[in-house]
Amino acid sequence: MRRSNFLCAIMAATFFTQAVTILYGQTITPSGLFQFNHATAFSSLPDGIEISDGPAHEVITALRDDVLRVRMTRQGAMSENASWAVLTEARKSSVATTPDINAEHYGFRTHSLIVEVDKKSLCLTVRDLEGNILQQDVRPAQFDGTAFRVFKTMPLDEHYFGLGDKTGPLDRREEAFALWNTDAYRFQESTDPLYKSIPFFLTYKAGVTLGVLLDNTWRTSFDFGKELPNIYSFGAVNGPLNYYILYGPSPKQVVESYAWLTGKPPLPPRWTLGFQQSRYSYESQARVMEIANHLRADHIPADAIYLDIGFQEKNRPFTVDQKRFPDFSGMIAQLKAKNFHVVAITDLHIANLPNAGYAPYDSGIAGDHFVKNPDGSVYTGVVWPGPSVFPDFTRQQTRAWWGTLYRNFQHDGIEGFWNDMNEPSIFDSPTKTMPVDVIHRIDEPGFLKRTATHAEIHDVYGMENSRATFDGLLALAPNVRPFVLTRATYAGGQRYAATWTGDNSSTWNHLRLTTPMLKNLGLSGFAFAGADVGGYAGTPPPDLLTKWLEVAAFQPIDRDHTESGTGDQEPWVGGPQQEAIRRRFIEERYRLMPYLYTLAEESSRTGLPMVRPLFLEFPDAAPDHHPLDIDLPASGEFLLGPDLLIAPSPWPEQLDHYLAEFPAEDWYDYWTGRQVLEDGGAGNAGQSPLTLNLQPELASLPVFVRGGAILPMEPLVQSTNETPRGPLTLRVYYGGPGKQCAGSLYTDDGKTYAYRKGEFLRMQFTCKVDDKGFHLHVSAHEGSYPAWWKEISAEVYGWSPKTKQISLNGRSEGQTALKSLPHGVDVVFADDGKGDDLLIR
Ligand code: NBV
Repeated sequence: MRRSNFLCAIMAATFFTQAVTILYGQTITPSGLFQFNHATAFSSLPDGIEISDGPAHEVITALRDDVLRVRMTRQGAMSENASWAVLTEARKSSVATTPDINAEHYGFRTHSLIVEVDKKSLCLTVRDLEGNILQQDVRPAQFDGTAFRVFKTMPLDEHYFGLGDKTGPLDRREEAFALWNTDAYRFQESTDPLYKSIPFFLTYKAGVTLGVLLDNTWRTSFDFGKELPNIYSFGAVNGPLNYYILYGPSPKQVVESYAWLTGKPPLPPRWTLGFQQSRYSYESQARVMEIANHLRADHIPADAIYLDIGFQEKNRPFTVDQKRFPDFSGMIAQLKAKNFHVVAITDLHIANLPNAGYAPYDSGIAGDHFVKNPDGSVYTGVVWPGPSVFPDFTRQQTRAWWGTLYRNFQHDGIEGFWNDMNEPSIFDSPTKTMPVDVIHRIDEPGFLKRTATHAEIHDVYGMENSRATFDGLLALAPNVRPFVLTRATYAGGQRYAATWTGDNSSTWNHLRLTTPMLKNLGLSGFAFAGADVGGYAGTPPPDLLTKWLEVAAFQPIDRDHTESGTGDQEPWVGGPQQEAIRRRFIEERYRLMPYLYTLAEESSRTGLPMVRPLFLEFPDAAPDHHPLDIDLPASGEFLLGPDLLIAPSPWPEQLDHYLAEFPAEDWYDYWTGRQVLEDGGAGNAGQSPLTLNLQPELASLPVFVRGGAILPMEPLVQSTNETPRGPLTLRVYYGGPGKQCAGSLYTDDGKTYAYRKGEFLRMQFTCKVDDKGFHLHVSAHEGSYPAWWKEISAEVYGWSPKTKQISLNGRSEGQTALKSLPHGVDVVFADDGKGDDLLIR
């Protein structure tokens, strides 16, 4: 039998000595402290256990064999079983558990986990089926008035990831964070809190991963050993003690389970993966057209142009300044004709303009859609339009009304919408947001109809704003996939909107910060995310803008954006030499579009992010199984999907050479097709991890492809609206005998939901080498969406033909079809959609 949790018993005893009264087994200190540590009743449930400590209760249940839910209440019934984050189907799931109770613990087992609550201390331990501890309370949960805190042991070799795009190192160890959505203009590396609240983190110990979601919308906080050594803790100032534990053991399984719990991002319109040009603000119709024309004249591929607040009349949402944009819908039509998609900002602060014919205000007041003061009057705060009122997004009717405000813009042809300032940011409030006693109404299927203070709603307000936008656009055009970009959000917000990291700065350090921020956002459910390319605050020096555009070409959202009053930041700024480099990288992004879109579709199906930390794909890359990303030489790196490794310097401003660290695989140079080991660069071939000495250069970015990958690519286009002309390219990187060699492709019309009715095209590719030669198998096309290509060009790297004889589907094609490439061979063959077997001898 395992020993009980002694440390926890001691911690509980320490707490006892501080207490002054013992009442019905409940320990109360003068400050109103209470610790859940003395069982007065216990029962097994079909899917878990329930324990009482006087009037306090704990319920631990299994939603799935690998997903637990822990709820605790200090007094009385559990709080309402409703959630803004967790999907109803997931919350209502349960599996049968087997009671596991002995002299030392109450508990149960699932097919994956053992759950024990120590009888002496009521500390919780979660183990795998071999008995290894996965997570353990270091002391019982503590309550202080309305607040609570949960304390867990923090093993020396455990690492912590997630919590959205919080700054600082990728690993949250020895850091502490508050979650309270905040307009953090010019945030820096130590700024906290930031715009979003995603109370989800992963614990990662020697490759074994758990996820924890604290589903509580009040101000929450997380401390990973900063305050108390060897202890991590999380809690909230109020609201339910309600958390979920997701068991991997692999990090990918945890990320996928989190998507099961809180939802997946929708499949985005393809154009949102193109290059996007923005600034605060393109001030006139003429300037917008000038930017669009310049992009096309300079052959810089691009798909989107943003209209920031300057297009509106007096900063009033849902208006257009007719003087500066005299033919607004005509402009959008002209842009459309040039294959541009327009994204317009629609802030949530509605100008407080009675009797002025301002429809958003008039209809909002008529429908009683605005947030109220405690005395029942409509709450007003000053933002861009001056005094403003705020939609009560926690009401379904209000969200539906908000959605109708998009009718004219959608009719004008605007295809994407940008929800900014939705923390909410308020200029004339000392807290820069709504007072916490402002009243919201919850009127929502699945929730009790009630009012709630802003203190409870604050962190979900931005998410519900983006939800209203997303659902509203769908209601207006049910067959068009909406694109919403939100600044503030909460766990689960990935269901409605993509996000960006807010007001960063045009500095090298901010370029560096982008990578850990996007990695952690991806682990927190947000597959579609970006940072303002070139930086928002300030004017980037030309080399910084160039390097940033290089790196961002491999990130999900590639949007160049800057603040008002800064220098121009478009790709041509800084002269033709810089522009030529930037163009090359944006072009490369467009060539990779089939891979990018395939990844986006994977994200929408599985919740796996597009930008990935190395440990997500290679949890065992280091001999001790620590996550490679936390090593300095790998800290600037990221993966785009499973196959591309981007390796900028960990200190992007430095001119010195740097060491890059990789999982021991057969890597290929993306740009040349050369095997990395052949490059003579790997100083420690065969060892794990590999290291490479790299020399930074402004005009290049090290990108590597995993051996065994098959990358689908397309001929260059200037916008995703254009149909590529020429063959589909499959770059096949042979990974050696016994190594899986595979890839896939997904495509569809890029904008509608026709794919749900089978109008998509999916293909799988595999390769192998046997005594006959090199085989590439291209599957038959699945789905009814037609291919834009007639031919496939297979570029094979890492394998050399002997006779150069080719056969296709068993027919010999001679040698003519084979071309030599500097580091591989290329064979072009017809693809009629029925599947192909290529053999090169
Ligand atoms: O709408 C203006 C800006 C926008 O460009 C930026 O991306 C947002 O993060 N917005 C903030 C308001 C600025 C407030 C100072």
